[in-house]
Amino acid sequence: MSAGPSYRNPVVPGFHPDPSVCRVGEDYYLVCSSFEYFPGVPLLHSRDLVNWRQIGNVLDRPGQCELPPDAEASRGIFAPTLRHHDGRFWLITTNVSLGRHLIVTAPEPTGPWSDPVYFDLPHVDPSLAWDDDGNCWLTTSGVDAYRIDPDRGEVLEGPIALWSGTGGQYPEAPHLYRIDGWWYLLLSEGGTHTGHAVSVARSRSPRGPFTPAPANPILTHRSSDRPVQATGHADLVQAVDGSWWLVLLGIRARGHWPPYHVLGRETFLAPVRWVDGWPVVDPVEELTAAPAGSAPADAAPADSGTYRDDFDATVLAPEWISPRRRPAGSWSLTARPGWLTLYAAGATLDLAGATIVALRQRHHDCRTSVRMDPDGGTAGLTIRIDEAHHYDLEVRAGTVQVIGRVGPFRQVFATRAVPPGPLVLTIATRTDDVFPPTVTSAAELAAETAPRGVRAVGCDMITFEVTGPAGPVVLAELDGRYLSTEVAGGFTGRVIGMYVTQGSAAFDWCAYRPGSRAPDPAEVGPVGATGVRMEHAP
Ligand code: 6LW
Repeated sequence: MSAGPSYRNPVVPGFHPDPSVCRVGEDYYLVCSSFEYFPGVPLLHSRDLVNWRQIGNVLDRPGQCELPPDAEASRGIFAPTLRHHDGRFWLITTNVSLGRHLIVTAPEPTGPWSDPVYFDLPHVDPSLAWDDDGNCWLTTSGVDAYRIDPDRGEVLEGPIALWSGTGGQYPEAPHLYRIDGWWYLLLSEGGTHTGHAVSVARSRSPRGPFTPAPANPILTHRSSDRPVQATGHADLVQAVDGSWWLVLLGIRARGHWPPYHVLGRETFLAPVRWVDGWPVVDPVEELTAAPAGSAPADAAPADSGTYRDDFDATVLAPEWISPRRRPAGSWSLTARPGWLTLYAAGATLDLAGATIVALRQRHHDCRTSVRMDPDGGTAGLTIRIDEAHHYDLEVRAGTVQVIGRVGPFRQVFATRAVPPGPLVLTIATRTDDVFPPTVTSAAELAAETAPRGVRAVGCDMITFEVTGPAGPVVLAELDGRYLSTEVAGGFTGRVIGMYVTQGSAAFDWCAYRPGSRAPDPAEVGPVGATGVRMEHAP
């Protein structure tokens, strides 16, 4: 395979784990797990496998995405599989909070998606495949297979133990594929962190016996210093031009030892070639050479990553997610046309139940600004992993505060009076000046002369700004490590969201963009800039 043009990985940045992909004609569709967030299972579309746009969420009704009000963070909706069969789209996943697998179907990816058909079977990571006789096979982590009636929710045969990989922990994310007269069983093992690996076996029958590939794992970055780590949880797809590709998850950690990752697990794309009847995958790079003439080689440049919502529509765009639920009474796009009005449903961000409408953080360096009318409520902009790990820029009773909650600790870092009326709130993350270029050896580390304070070893710094009539003011800058998976644990990533914990507040617009450069005046409106002051308090 000769090298063609390159494309950038991850193809879907930010909290987009456990990808599953299917092709219908010239269109590709991709889904990811969503855990405690509603709506569940983001659905993305692409024509080239590189540029993806979110077109919806599969589980977009509470009856499909039953998340208990107190569902633990990183429970809820685990890894999905998306397939197209017999004129229908099929999505299977596990609601871990209910302990049930569920299947929903739709004539079109944009829906309507059916009510769930449930399967009460053990394990997670369910997948679907159909054999030539029309039998439907459900596989789960373990790896077990069941012959099922997917419409009636009935198990017809099984469990049948298939193959559990090469001995790594957690054999999971199994997918069965019918290719050239073989049944290939692709699975992941080693756990969804730096030990993660992808292995494959094949059989003439979906019931087995399976013969492992001679060179398993076919993909792993374990024990390597590659910038992309934790590569695994893969799904295979054949492109329109006949080339083969894996979508998989990986992480991009930053900072000195140990590195921290803050964007959760992201979706990467890797070319696959077939050698002696087995799939072969090269290590996954952030800049990946595409096979000449293959679909991604023809991809248009990736979008700039900016996102802006002026809240002029009457429905929320699919990118907006809320922890656990978004009850009808907690938001409105019509109460004040052109604004998103949020109403308090819970009194604190430290507990489940607060009104939050959030976007995934997709870039290590980014700025998110909102224009907010606090309208007497307690409201603001938060950057969070879960209820115990969040930093908030909060307006209440004529003041703006920067509040940090990490584990059992809660602290106010800055307080400043603000005039009544709309304000622009900004949370920015930046990786420059936080750590020196990656140090790869102890000798290089010893040669460093700069003093190594808290900031010198972190992954990013998070800046909190308010822009009122007097111009922009930086209120505080906090170490981003405390909002990382390494500290918070779990399977998600950071999100940045508007919230209200008392009364109501209205949001005129929200703008997200990569890069931590200060905004153009046009972006924040006429403010009579007086320069930026740093205020660290207490
Ligand atoms: C998922 C498992 C995994 O069920 O992480 O990366 C678990 N793989 O397959 C949670 O996403």
